[in-house]
Amino acid sequence: MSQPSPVQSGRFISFEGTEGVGKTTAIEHLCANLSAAGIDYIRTREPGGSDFAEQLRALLLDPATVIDDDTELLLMFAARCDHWHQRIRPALQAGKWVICDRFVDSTIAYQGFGRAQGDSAVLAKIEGLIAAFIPQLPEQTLWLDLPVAEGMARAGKRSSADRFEQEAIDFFTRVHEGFAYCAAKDSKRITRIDASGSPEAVATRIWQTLASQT
Ligand code: T5A
Repeated sequence: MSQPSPVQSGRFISFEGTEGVGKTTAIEHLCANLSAAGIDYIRTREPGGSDFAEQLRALLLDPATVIDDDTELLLMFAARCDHWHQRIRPALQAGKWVICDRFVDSTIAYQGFGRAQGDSAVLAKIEGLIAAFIPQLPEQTLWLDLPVAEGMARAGKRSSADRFEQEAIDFFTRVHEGFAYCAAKDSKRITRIDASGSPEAVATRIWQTLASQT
């Protein structure tokens, strides 16, 4: 089997959270800090991050796409698998930091809790896919936590909604529950970051968290 083994050199950091919590904004601040500190990094995202995965992202986020839940789950993993091989692994091997907007916890939260309402059989399927196809979890995952309605209000200022953003608030309440489930299950890897307050205040909390772990 050609599954690659874990890579140890660069730092692999993912950001997670419900819609509009401020991941993109926080990542911009972190990347500015990394550049100022002379740290070599790549910034990437899921679904997407590689050429093929970005094509899948366009399909997955298109409001016109109609697919069943299993197909959605498998496409998320197909995108992730390509992303791992094409971008994440080579960057880590080159000693770079990988700053990734969403990773496996989003699948547990969105497909496992948002879609499947925490169904243990679906969660087991997702765990199986992670074990089979993802050789390395992030060293550190920052869960930006904000009340669901506040995140949606932040995101709602945009003009158009993607296929996920069109879901009702109950869906995102379950997604939030999913992130809490992940954080409780893997408290060593996942740190909850209070995402309230100004972008600068959130950025400072994140920088201090990462600095305390080096
Ligand atoms: N998905 C993804 C799955 O279902 N399964 C999976 O396995 C994966 C990987 C991806 C979608 O795919 C789903 C989840 C998603 O629905 P995305 O682009 O990553 O889409 O997801 P979003 O969460 O929708 O990204 P957003 O851009 O909406 O949210 P962000 O990045 O968290 O928020 P950001 O930084 O763009 O900020 C939103 C707004 O708030 C303002 C910003 O200026 C912006 O206007 N803001 C603040 N305002 C006040 N105070 C702060 N501290 C602020 N920080 C940002």
